[in-house]
Amino acid sequence: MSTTSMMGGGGTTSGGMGNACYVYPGHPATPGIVTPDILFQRGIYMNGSVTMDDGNVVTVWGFTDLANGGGGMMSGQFPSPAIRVTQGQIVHTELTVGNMWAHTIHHHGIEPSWENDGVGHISWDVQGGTYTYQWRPSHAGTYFYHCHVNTVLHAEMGMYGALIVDPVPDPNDPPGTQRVFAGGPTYDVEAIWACDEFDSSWHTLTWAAGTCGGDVGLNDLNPDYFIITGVDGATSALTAPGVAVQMTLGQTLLVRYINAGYFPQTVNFGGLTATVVASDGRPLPNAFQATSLETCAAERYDCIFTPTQAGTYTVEVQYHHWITGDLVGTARTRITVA
Ligand SMILES: [Cu+2]
Repeated sequence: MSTTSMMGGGGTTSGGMGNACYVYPGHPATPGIVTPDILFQRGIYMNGSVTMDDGNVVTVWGFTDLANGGGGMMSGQFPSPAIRVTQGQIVHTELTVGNMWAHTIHHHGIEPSWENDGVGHISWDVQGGTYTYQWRPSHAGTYFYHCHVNTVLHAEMGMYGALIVDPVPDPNDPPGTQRVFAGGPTYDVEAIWACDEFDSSWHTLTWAAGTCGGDVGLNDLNPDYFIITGVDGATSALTAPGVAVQMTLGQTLLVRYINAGYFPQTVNFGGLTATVVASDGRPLPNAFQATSLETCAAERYDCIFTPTQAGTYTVEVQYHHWITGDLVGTARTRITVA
């Protein structure tokens, strides 16, 4: 992708560099801003890439961690670096965006004031400056954050990351004890599976594509890659560190599953049985056991595994077309119990 094409808006009546038909580029001071308990500083990158198992290189966009050297436009982590906080903390997420594009951060499932929700057309886009999102999570659980500008495209391009809210540590627990939520199950090993599908033909579009009345085909997703937490699920995700799980018999595994795509997914746990304890950042009133899960876009499930036999369990995520229900692809990873 040339620099020139990245600078142009999409659609047939593009305003060109720095402009799109829908942008509200004000980013005023955060109303009622107070000193936070924890601060995250995010920039953006617009020319990252993922090399797929077939050798194809697909462009991705995302958020960088400005506090840890992530200032570049050319590359960054995919998915974006996780935001991890403790229930009840006052959190600031500072988003800094240059003049040429507009982005937001929507902390999906958190319930901030409207000014801090990062939803395009309802609050402002961040362009040519910094906005500080101020929020306070009330419920421990698994969430994610994503850009909400030209959302269908920007989320597809990879502008998301995990958002984990831990419960306040229980003073009666031994130090280091990890719980899914207050009074909830403990776990020893944690995995985050953000399952997504890519239509690589979308990944050549410009940031404002389709926002100026042009039809760039964002109603027609034909995915050709199936991904688990940023890794091609064809073969790489079977062994990728941070995706594939290594644990020992007797340990308890928490899988924080996120449907980060658009299509319904079926997750088959490869012979293991999950105890599903929470969904969408809330404890389930009745935890249930499942050997597979069926999910829709943006759903999260917290799944506890306590394997009773050593072995290698191959987890398969099936992606189904949202209208026809046809199986369009699969991604695989493994849980290895030693
Ligand atoms: Cu964006």
